[in-house]
Amino acid sequence: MGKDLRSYLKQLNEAYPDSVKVVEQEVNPRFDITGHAAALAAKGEYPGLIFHNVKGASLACMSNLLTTYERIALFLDCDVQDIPRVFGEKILNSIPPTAVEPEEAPVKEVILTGEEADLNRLPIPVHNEQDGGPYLSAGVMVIRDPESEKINAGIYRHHIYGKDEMGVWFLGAHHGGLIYNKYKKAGKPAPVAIVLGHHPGFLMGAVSRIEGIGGEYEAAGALIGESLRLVKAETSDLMVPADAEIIIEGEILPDKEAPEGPFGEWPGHYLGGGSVPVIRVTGITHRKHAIFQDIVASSREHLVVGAVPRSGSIYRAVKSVVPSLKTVNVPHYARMHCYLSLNKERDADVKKAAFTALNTEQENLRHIVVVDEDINVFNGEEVAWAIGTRFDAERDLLTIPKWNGPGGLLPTNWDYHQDGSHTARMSSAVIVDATKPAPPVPYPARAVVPKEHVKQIQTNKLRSFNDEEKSRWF
Ligand SMILES: Cc1cc2nc3c(=O)[nH]c(=O)nc-3n(C[C@H](O)[C@H](O)[C@H](O)COP(=O)(O)O)c2cc1C
Ligand SMILES: [Mn+2]
Repeated sequence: MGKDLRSYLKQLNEAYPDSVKVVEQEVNPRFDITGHAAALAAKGEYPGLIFHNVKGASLACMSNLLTTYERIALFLDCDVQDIPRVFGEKILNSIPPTAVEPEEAPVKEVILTGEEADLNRLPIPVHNEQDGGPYLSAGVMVIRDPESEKINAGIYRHHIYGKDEMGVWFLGAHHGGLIYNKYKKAGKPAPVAIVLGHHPGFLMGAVSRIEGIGGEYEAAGALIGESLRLVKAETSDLMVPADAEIIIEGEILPDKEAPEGPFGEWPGHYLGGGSVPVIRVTGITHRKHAIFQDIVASSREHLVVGAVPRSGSIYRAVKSVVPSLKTVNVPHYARMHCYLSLNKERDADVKKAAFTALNTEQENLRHIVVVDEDINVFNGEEVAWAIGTRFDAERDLLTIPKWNGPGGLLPTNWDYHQDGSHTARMSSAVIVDATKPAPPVPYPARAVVPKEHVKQIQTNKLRSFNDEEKSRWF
């Protein structure tokens, strides 16, 4: 058997035993699953959550799993600060998938077709207050390009319309939508499969920015660290991951659309929607005791899963232009920001790095902050400190008018009017240079306790007040 969601949960549980919590009591898929995540987030806690008992469903639901960079660093086997480099390198060294027989495919343990292929069996959550209905938020949809015959994969949101129908929402230039349009033009249904629950490397591979159509299965193999095992789908010729928890098979109809949304998107607002193509479900296969995977939409999990692959692409692009780049963070609390740290050799490095980042991640980035290598870009407080002490707006701020848009998922790319209507607009980008001057110009040194000294302090020797101290001082 290959690496999968279960092998990752085992690895996670061994490394960080408190990182997954089990919810035994019955929960309503409408807001209770995301409600648990929100209640814990309000306390600054982000455990993965397994819900055994979701009202009306027969399978367990896993949510909130990929909420911290430490959990990504764990399977990439690196430090958090090194994630972008390791991610970028792995994607370049892809591993082709391997085909296996159905008998060797755990995802074929239960096969449901016809009337039995009923989406109501799945614990599909309604995430946010104004969402139009239940949504698959962690489904990786695979589709074959009819021209090149390559299989492409990506996460696209799926509004659930009924027991065997759902929508699919494609953003502009994403391959998934471009491929669907080819089938639509030919008047043919597009066979698809939606993969739910696999090793996080699979999810991250599917959302990686890969040049050209296809390549996601290969990227997933590289991130998981072994060839992805594939098996033929039941109701089409698509090859699907054998070690997934659940696979929904279906076809996107060439001639049917339905209204979609609202849906709370990653910028934290209800955005997107309109009329979208409809998928008709033709089969569901799953493992015994399958775990349905959800991503808490418009929250930290949605952002972490989206931000890590983008950091990887930005690292690769910027490093080729500015070799002194140390690392990159597209922060999980605002994916329109990007923090770059570098060991500046020339003052020009800053703008060269910033423009490369803006061009690599064109649709989403609006605010680039460049800092020196002594700043940990994975710590927002340090970035804020660098802006406070090394940045002067008049000298170090560059505004680029009309960089983003018009329209899209950023609320700033729209003008909202009193009558409730809105019109698309362009929004600007900024580059904040929070670096010290390039050498040989001196700058005050940062005050720190000597590192060697800090290292040898034995913090495990600390204790609480003892009784003698309490009677002396309280
Ligand atoms: C949680 C999550 C949800 C996403 N939802 C959508 C979506 O609804 N529509 C879309 O087009 N892209 C969505 N994306 C982005 C795509 O999955 C991603 O850009 C992918 O690389 C696109 O692949 P493609 O160009 O091969 O189609 C989502 C990404 C994440 C991480
Ligand atoms: Mn693609």
